[in-house]
Amino acid sequence: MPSYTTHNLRTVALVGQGAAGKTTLTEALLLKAGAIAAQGAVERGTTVSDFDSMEKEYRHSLRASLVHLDKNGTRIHLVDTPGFPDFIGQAIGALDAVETAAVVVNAQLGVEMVTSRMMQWAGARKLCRIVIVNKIDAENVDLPAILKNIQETFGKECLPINLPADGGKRVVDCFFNPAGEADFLSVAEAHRALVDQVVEVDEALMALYLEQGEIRPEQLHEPFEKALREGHLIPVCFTSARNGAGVAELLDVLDKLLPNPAEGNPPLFYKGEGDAKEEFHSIPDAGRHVLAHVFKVVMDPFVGKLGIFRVHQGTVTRNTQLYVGDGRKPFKTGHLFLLQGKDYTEVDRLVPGDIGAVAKVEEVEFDCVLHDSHDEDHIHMRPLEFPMPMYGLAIESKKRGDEQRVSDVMRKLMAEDPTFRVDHDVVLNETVIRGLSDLHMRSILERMAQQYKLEVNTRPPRIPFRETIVTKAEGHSRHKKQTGGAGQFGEVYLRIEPLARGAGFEFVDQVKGGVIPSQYIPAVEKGINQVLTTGAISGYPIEDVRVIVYDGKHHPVDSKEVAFVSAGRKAFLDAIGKAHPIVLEPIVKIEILCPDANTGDITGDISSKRGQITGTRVLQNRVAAIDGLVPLSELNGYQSRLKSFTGGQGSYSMELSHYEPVPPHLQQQLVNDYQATRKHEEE
Ligand SMILES: Nc1nc2c(ncn2[C@@H]2O[C@H](COP(=O)(O)OP(=O)(O)OP(=O)(O)O)[C@@H](O)[C@H]2O)c(=O)[nH]1
Ligand SMILES: [Mg+2]
Repeated sequence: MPSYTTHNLRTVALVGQGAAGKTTLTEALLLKAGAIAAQGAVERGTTVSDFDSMEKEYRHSLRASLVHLDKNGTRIHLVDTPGFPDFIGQAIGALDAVETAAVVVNAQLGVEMVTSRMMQWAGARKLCRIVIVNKIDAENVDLPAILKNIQETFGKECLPINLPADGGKRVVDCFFNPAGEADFLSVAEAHRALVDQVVEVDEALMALYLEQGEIRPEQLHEPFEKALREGHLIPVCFTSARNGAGVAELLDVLDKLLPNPAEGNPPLFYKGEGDAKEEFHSIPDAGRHVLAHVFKVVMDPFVGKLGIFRVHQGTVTRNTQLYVGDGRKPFKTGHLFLLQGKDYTEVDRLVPGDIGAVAKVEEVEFDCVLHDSHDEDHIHMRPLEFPMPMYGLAIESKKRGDEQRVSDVMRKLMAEDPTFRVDHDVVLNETVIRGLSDLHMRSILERMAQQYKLEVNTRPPRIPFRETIVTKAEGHSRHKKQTGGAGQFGEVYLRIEPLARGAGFEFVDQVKGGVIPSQYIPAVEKGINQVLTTGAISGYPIEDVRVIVYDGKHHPVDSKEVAFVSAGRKAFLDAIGKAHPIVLEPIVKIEILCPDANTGDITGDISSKRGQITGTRVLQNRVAAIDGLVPLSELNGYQSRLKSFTGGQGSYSMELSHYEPVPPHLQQQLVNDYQATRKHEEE
């Protein structure tokens, strides 16, 4: 095995819209570099990077996969990421592992929504970027228009570094070549545009260039890297992953022109917490302390928990003792792996820029830092911004007694996927799994069934309604029980008042003269609290009420805690009955992104669902953003509605805005449902 130094490593994530051809391109690159003997196909489920049985079934990538290939003594680590918005978490996570984001654009469709978002995310992380226009062989592609579309969307820094020739059967390099024949544009002009753009980042070179009128591309390596780092240049390449056009040239770009780990922008870490935290930059030097970052966790059925990490500093060997985050106890790496799709090969060492894995280390989790000295304690990678999982499903184990297994499996699935969350609602006694979409949740349930042989029942999660009151009212209850020996006695008078929305609950003790002895006041409050959590009319918690207990009676022998709990509860219920109780529902702030042609359908639908549109904006590239306020209860199944309006191009996110009274017919229905379940329980 040749040994690589950081200098001859490249790290690249292939990102962009689903079906742009990232996985097929990975395959074509592996073939061209001699890493595989024949090119597999997504359709046949034979690619190196879509190896998971569900990826084969869905025919698109669900997770980031890692491959590596060698070219002229350069080792290239590639991360093939999923492009469907439903699985985008894995693509975002991969940005922390690489110097360069290669944004793949489908030549048939141009810049799409995920393309734009990944371009922005990669820019925000200060990654070097290139654009790859793939599928140049396909029918009806208008490549000059696609290039224009890319430049209009992402800026004039997007310059072709090669151009299609011979009707798209091959491509011709424009950087090292000062002239040549292309299908459109002139190679000489493209060459000049690249050189002009690159020399702009170096004043001395600029002066030389102006003086000589020409400069050799070989002299441009340093400024080329600087231009990439500063986002002053975003090279555009053309490929057909299907027939191989442009693949060798792309491999050349990866090898000769993309930054090695010392040439990219160093990733941003923070040392310390809160206000005291300071920026920290790793140095890609193999001789320093180890600093590595886990950007992906896999629960492999055979190997166990696998932490996949990028080395940012120092050298990891089989004998390295590594600390996980701020943990005090180190683990010994033992076996170190390099990944090629589903295959793991053992290696002796990994240097800065390498991507590798350790197995069976329980403490390792997504986003943790591995290091070999306490000098690097309290270091964290700058946090990534993941979309907030808002699509919920309530789940219940199918078999009784499986509850613990369900929660164990959920924990494993959460470890692998930063956009998957499990919430347990204590009030509703409901476990809700949340993710980015219906498809995302279905894939999680399928993985539970396939990998863990565990099935659950699902239903839409209950909406967290609340109850409150509209007017002031008085309540009274006397609890008296005389059964043989000692009796029970307690009597309570109270008043209730509505509070401002969001104020919660207040308890006021205005009892005078010890008519309710002070040791029984907590009992009264306990009785009231029982009603607060279970609700009075619809079974949902009560909010925004003040309760003032001002009078009562006790008995020197028969007064007991239970008597005052019961009197407090019943007096409160008595008052609520007279205070015009109402049900409140959560209203969410929603932001919908969609092609602007669909705006009318979507706003019309929102209005018909008791929603209110608060604004619409047109973002770049004919993408519209619609803001609105909508009752959460109207958004059940919204993902599939939006999908049907936009042909899968739309996405939405939401967060809680406030609570509002539900309309009378809905309140009636909620009250009736509650009465029916209570009657059922009593029977
Ligand atoms: N004509 C043509 N088809 C291609 C090319 N590259 C990929 N395809 C086809 O496009 C489809 C999608 O390709 P993938 O490689 O799965 O695309 P992807 O970007 O990995 O998609 P996700 O994993 O869902 O993000 C498959 O049917 C490929 O065979 C190409 O260069 N030309
Ligand atoms: Mg793919």
